[in-house]
Amino acid sequence: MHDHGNLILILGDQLTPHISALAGADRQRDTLVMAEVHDEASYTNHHRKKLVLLFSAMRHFARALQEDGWQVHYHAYDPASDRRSLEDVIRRQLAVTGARRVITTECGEWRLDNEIRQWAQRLDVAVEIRLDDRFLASKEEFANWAKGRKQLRMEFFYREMRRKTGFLMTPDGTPEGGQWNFDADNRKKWTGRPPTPAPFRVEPDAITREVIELVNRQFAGHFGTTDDFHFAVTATDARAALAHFIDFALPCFGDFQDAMSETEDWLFHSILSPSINCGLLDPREVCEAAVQAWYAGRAPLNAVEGFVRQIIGWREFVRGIYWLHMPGYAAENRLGYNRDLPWFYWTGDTRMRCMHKAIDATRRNAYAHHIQRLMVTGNFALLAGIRPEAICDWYLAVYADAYDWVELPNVLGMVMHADGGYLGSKPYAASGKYIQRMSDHCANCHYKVSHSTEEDACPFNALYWHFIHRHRKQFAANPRMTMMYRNWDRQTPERRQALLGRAEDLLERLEQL
Ligand code: FAD
Ligand code: DLZ
Repeated sequence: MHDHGNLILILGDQLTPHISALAGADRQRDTLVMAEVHDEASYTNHHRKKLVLLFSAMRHFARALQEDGWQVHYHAYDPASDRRSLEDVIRRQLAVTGARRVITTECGEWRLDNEIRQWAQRLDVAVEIRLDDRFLASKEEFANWAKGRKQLRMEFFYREMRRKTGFLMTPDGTPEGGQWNFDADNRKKWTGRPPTPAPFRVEPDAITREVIELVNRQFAGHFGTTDDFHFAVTATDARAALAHFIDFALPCFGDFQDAMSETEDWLFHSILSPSINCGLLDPREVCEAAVQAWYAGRAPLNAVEGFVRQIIGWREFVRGIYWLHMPGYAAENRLGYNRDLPWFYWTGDTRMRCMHKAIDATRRNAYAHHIQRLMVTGNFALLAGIRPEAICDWYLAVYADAYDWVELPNVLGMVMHADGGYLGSKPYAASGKYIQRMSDHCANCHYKVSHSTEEDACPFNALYWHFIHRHRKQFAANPRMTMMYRNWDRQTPERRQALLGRAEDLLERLEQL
């Protein structure tokens, strides 16, 4: 029988030359398939910068593969095309090439993974799905680690990953610096010094400019702006962005990891997640560079350990949780929330300064740093009892680094506590005091953070106590919440009534805040 070669599908977040789907492939016989399609571009209201990033990075990657001698079938976005899904594109290419086998690397999202697993039957073809070895822990390895444990705690999984990689480990198997975790050193407020580095920028080339034009034309209704697009779209640029971070931001990354600022969007964060998640940067390479900076005396241990923990700890842990619990995970709502997402999440049009600043940065940059996501927009959604599905969809749409496998556990689990608490032993609920401690927003806010029940009081304050009160059954026995319940019970009945009344009033008119 004539050998037609295989189709090798490379998804938009698999832009990695050593992706497992390519192992053993034949440049002469096999056809690589990459496709910009309606269904992937439209399953959520993707930020326009996320669309530009993916389409441009896909086009650059395809060109590099072609220059390297591969045969690539690239399906560029065409609104008039009858191929609206990846399945449509694969079906057509099977007919064109006569291939009998599709090879791909496992997909990051349950939704698409589930579709691809049906292709063998639907398209009557052999479908080979390979492990995604860009992650340190396979799904199976994580499931084995989780098996039989009463509680899954990131910290213990992280230590396993430290041992596995050897990152920041001494030759005798102990953690460098004598501690696994230096988080306690990483909670400084930033008051303007030291100055923050300018973010790394790549000026759009001809391919990116063409994609920007396409996205503005075809996705005009999508969230955000393409203005000032400067993300890396090639592995070379992403490596330069990594070097920029290591040289200029990493030294202060730890100290100011939890800080927020009126004037600085990026502070000392790496802004590498968009590149890591679509495959332009390998997470191991990123950690290696940070660890080397510590050995060379160019960054302190609290910064480097904190940074490495985010990648080999949190990033791997959330992925493990996702695959352990999908598809049921997405429907979890253990706190029983059903309020709609206020419209200001899409406009930034609110008098709460911290919310306005976080949403406005999100709209401009397709980026907000971790504490803005967790303690501002996330915290508010938790306190206000927003329907998990609605807030999850918002986070999936608005960030350039958002994919279901990483967004869902962070939002549904870490922020909304809707899964009962895999990602934190207590909910990350906080009053305005926390935001005041970590930022300079409150001084510029319409609301007064020192007030709780008055008309001009910071909404986070009364909503926080409402949260504590309404979840007594779930959380009062949690040792990490005891103090909060003691503080609540210590207030006079009149004060408690006033706080709850104010919160009820706020919940009635969320849209007007
Ligand atoms: P840095 O602060 O420089 O951190 C370094 C790296 O650590 C990041 O690039 C990222 O790869 C990794 N990392 C840090 N925290 C986490 C985490 N909790 N989970 C997974 N990886 C982590 N991250 C995403 O990549 N995609 C998402 O869709 C996403 N949604 C989030 C939603 C919420 C509500 C919260 C609280 C966090 C979310 N995160 C998400 C995690 C984190 O906020 C981002 O990874 C980080 O802000 C990206 O910016 P950075 O590259 O400058 O990160
Ligand atoms: C997020 C995204 C977008 C916007 N567009 C495409 C696309 O056109 N083609 C493609 O192959 N992938 C795209 N992606 C990524 C996928 O939707 C999906 O999120 C990941 O492949 C999950 O691992």
